Amino acid sequence: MSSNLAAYLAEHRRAVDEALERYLPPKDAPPAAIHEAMRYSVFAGGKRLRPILVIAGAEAVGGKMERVLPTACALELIHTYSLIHDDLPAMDDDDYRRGRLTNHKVFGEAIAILAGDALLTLAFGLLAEHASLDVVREVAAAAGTFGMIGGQVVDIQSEGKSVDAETLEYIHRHKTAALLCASLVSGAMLSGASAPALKAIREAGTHLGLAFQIVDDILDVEGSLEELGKTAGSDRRKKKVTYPGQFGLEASRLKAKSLIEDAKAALQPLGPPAEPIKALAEFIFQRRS
Ligand code: GRG
Repeated sequence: MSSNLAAYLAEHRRAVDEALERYLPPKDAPPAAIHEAMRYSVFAGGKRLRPILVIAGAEAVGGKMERVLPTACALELIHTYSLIHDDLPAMDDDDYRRGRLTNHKVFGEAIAILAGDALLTLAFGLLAEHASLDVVREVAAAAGTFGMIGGQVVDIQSEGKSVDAETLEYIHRHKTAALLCASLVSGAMLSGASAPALKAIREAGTHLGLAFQIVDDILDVEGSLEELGKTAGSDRRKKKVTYPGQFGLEASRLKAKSLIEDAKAALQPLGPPAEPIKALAEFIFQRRS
């Protein structure tokens, strides 16, 4: 990672973490159990990729971080809710996430379900207060049954089956790419992006989101618990349909790289302000966690 990108990530992560600290109810506010559980998973680490994409989407069209910070936090809260629920025994039944025991392992299943629900609710409260109607609509679509939840449903239904390439792309596009793309698009929308700029950003966001999931699947094969903060090899154990499972590791790397190049090409018309998104695209390809 270049030192420029490392500094960019560190600076933006700090701003996002400070804002999240303000927006989450204090740990001891009654009923304390739920607020502690929400904070446990939000502040467990995590790359803060979605909120940073919101900010990068804004900056790519001349917007300012301060204006989009609540929306950036909302995207991170929705992402964290999805991780908590995905780890539950009824779904992936995972013990580790972000380098810690999963939420239900610490707080029990009932509180973990409610913590996820509460993070989602808090996110839409933040959007209602600080974003615009078109952003609320964008994020709701990306998180809902025609987005992330839809992708999760087909992912679960496909476990142990052999699916065609179209179904695999459906899962990736909806389960993962939709929220990553909505992050970039929301930042740009809130910053008054023109229709052509928004179209370019949406295209880049989809490519980048698809690449992210392929890399995630590669890391599940190649990574370790220490690197990933979660148990590696879980896709294979759970008979998940994955790009490496279907096409092999080398083809997966090539596909991810070509999606990253497509994302960068889509951003060309936006010029230098879109450079941070291109650097983030490279980061998505090269990441080890
Ligand atoms: C439960 C509604 C519902 C949806 C679950 C997002 C998701 C759908 C499941 C999470 C499991 C998973 C491995 C999804 C694929 C990619 C993904 C979202 C990985 C985790 O994102 P990172 O790497 O995580 O950005 P950090 O911890 O860095 O924020």
